[in-house]
Amino acid sequence: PGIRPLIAGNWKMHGTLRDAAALAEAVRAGAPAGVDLLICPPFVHLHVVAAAMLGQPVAVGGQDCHAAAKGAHTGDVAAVMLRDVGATHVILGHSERRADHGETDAGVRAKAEAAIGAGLTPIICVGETLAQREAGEAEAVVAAQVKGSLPEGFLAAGGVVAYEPVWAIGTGRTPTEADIAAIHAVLRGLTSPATRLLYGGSVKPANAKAILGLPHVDGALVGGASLVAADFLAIAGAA
Ligand code: G2H
Repeated sequence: PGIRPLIAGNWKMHGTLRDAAALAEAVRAGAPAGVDLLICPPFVHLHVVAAAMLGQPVAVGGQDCHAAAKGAHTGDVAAVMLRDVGATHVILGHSERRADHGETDAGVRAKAEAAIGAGLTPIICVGETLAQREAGEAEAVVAAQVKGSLPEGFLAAGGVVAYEPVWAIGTGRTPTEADIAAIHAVLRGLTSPATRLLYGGSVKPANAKAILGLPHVDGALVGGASLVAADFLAIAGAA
């Protein structure tokens, strides 16, 4: 028996509170056995969704957190706050945050330390741009991100790494199976045999089985397709 798969839904900035509650309930109702499911709603929907999923086989996580436990940080949310409202996981260093908010490896590492300190499981995202891929630098870029972003204690805390090639996010394009397997082999070498390694970037029901069957792919981080319960559950069913 290998690592139990984790299928995580990154809802990004979508939907109303009512949408979030309905989507969470549909995921809960259809959750297949043998797979861990996680949903990551926008902050403002997190408390309600987490309360509804209490005691249910669907975990709830944040999409980011601040590195400090509290303070004068207008608009930010602390890891301890996520934990307090029922989150168990937090996505960190997503490429959209690295691009839109200038997040660096060092900043992601500080956030991950805070997350672990708060009792959350961090999911650290790494991935190369198209230019880096075409320059043959994908493996080196991803390795450098892992070395820079994962804090001490990350592996012992059960931290998760998600490989999301920037050019595959929301574009419908995915790397070849060989390319995914090559990056995941690098990730395995930099982590531990027990670390869950997720692939993310245009995962759909149609490509889930092939991607999730690759060596060292222990699950998926799903964006667009996680907003449709039937699609998210189909991906989970393929794990
Ligand atoms: C990558 C992924 C989820 P999508 O960002 O994190 O999004 O599945 O829409 O490509």
